[in-house]
Amino acid sequence: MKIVAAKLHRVRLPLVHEFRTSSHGKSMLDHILVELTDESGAVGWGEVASPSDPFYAPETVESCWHLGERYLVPAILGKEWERPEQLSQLWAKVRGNQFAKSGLDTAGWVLWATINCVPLAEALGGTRTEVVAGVSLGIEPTIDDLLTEVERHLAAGYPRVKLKIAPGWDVEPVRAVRSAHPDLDLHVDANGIYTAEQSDHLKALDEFGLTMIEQPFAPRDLLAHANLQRQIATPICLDESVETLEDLETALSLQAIRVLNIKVSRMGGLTRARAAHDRAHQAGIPVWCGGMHEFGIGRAANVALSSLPGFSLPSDVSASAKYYAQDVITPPVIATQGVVQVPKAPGLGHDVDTAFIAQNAVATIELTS
Ligand code: OSB
Ligand code: MG
Repeated sequence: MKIVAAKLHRVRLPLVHEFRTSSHGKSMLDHILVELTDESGAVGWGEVASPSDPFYAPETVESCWHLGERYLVPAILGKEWERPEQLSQLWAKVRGNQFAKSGLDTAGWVLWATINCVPLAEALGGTRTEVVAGVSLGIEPTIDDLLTEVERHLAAGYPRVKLKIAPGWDVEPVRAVRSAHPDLDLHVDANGIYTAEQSDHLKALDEFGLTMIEQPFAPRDLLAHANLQRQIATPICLDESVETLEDLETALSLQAIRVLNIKVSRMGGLTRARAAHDRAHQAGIPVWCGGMHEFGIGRAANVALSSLPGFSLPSDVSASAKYYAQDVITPPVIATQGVVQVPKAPGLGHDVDTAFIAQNAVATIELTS
């Protein structure tokens, strides 16, 4: 098959609740929706879920748009391919730029699954019929606000809560949530804000029975992660540190990792995300699927990925409604008592609401072969 046309839609949606991490806060998001069309007229959608600013990863919405238009779409347009894994080979020369690559790779998988009439999850080799969702809660103005947010999501049935932490918002909020909910599956995520010199402070988190401490140190500081892991019982989970399979290999070899957060975006698409799952599973490292506040298209891809057998911990695949009043897919992703059903329909398993996308697009471009 051949891709004969590619459209990029930059779509802006407001968040229902402002989200604050150790680096910044957000109340609306611009994601790039990728629409690939093959010679038979079949369409596959993907999502570039890059944050606008280069604070999580070096990429931005503009850099992703540029990479898509200038390098990635031209690399695949008009080329013959049989399997979605081949798309990433076509842009293999392009270094980094994982979020930009991820949107195209996912669209290729969705196109392939659609044409072959199989659900995306099955195309990937997924075996679960439902996946358990956890929620990620941002930094709130006060501990009382945080406790209210925790209660609200527990009442909705989510069985796992992750808290964003940062210097000045770590031990005390964790202590408060833990004493209110002694048995909760609770974990924290620092998005790499601490330095190795602050390790002693982080050790204070070891007494709260957390399921994991996610990415305490800067992405490239694998040694700091390995050193802290030797001194605490709580498993260290890596997110930003693992962008490639080689990063994962290094982290395993340094014993800097006991849990892996797999993000489709950060790994550069479903092909590499699945390969990271396979490697971690083989190494006995449990994985879960992290999120980037995806709109429905990226969210559905996360659900499909989470159906693979090694995803044994709850994933950040909360319902669309946690973030958006209206989503770009129908039906939206729904969680019932914290559980999301893996769609059985072919392709993405949801209809893409092209009218809603057009209404909320701030830019669109079409490239043809
Ligand atoms: O580290 O997981 C993260 C959002 C933006 C940047 C980084 C992260 C996050 C999340 C979002 O935690 C979780 C979700 O999409 O539900
Ligand atoms: Mg994280």
